[in-house]
Amino acid sequence: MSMQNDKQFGFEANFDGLVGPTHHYGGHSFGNVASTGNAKLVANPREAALQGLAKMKALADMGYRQGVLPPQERPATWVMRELGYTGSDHELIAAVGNTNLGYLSAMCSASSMWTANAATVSPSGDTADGRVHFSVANLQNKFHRAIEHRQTERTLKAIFSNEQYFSVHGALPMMAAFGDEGAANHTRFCKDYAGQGVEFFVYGRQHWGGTVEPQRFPARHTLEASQAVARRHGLRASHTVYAQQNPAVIDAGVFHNDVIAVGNQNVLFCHDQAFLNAQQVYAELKQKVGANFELIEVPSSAVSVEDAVKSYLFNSQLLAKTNGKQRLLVPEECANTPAVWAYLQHLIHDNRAIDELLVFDLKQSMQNGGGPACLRLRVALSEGEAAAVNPAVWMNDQLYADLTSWVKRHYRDRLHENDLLDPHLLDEVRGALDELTHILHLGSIYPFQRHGSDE
Ligand code: SUG
Repeated sequence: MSMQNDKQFGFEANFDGLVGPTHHYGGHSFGNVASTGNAKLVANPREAALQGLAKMKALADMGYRQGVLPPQERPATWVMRELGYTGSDHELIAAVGNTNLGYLSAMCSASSMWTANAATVSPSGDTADGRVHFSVANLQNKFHRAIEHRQTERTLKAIFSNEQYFSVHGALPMMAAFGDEGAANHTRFCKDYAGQGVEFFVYGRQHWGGTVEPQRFPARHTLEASQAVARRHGLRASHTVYAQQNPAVIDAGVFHNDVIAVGNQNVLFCHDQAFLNAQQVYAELKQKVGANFELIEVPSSAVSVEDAVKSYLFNSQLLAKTNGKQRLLVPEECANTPAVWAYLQHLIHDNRAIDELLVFDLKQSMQNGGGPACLRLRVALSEGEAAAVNPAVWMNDQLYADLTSWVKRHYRDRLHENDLLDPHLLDEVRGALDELTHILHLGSIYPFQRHGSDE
């Protein structure tokens, strides 16, 4: 089949992050109210991983292409060494923990589970060279996340290794001017997933430009980062839209745009407070996406920004259906927030683009500010491209059984910050990840399999 013919059969695959064995509540993300509000709760890593796997399996069972991205190695002993600690790996953990438990916790964070922040992905229909491009996000705003990108790059290269179809770019410079949070601030509109789409980049601030900025919480992502990603990927200006997030919602806890907006195919589902100069943004989207662009804007009078942040209504997944409509996959917190639930009942009976709800329990991740959409990286592919993906990462009955059994054998069912001092945790994690690289056919991607190197 020629590349040209392949392009007629596009679909969207979701690559969810498998929650790692050190999942805990560290309180590391200033500006993410769930993260800071739930700091030091006791976590259940086993339940967290099983909740994520249940979502992946349910989507695969509905016929959606579903992939798995593996967790990262934590504790990050190589970072401890970079910071001047010495000794055996067990000695490093004790030394860092005795300096400050929060410091150790940051180097143990399982935050790579939120793969919407792994990279920005431009499908082949949008790029100048006709390949699928990935730009790994630098996540420079938070220390515990800034240590993810080298592993993310290795992992993506182990899964999307075929350079005929895929191009994986490393992270942008690690500085505020190029703050990049990946696909959490990126949406794509299209008719056919493998055809030309319109890419929508949302930033929190412009570094060189003096835009209005939030006062309370940080704007993690810059316009300059989005523009650099668009240049690297070879996107067409005629099919690219940039918008600034409303600084007031960042100050209300909307630390990524995917906490207040989600789009798919011809639909943008968002809150009326999501964007600065919203009418201008909608007009440009309509002009570039085309006449069938459908805006479902939720008014503040129906759902407050506070309820949107509490429920994660917009951190939902919009999933294409065969009847031309879309499903909205929301976290259970939506059902527990009366105004949001009432709005959703009205929405699905209103003859708009969304006609079905799916509700999932993702509480373990939610308590750290990670909803359904945070847990997945969207990769639109043609059949030919999908065939070039490492086949061992596609979710199916067998992989679900293997990963469920793997989690049950290796994960603890309670983990508190204090438990991170336990030297056995490191050995447990490495044993688990070693087995995982075999299950997912990844090769030696982890530092402990590479003589401690993260290069
Ligand atoms: O970067 N939370 C993540 C949540 C990421 C959500 N992703 C998207 N919106 N796409 C963050 O703030 C909390 C970790 C802790 O506090 O233990 C954390 O990193």
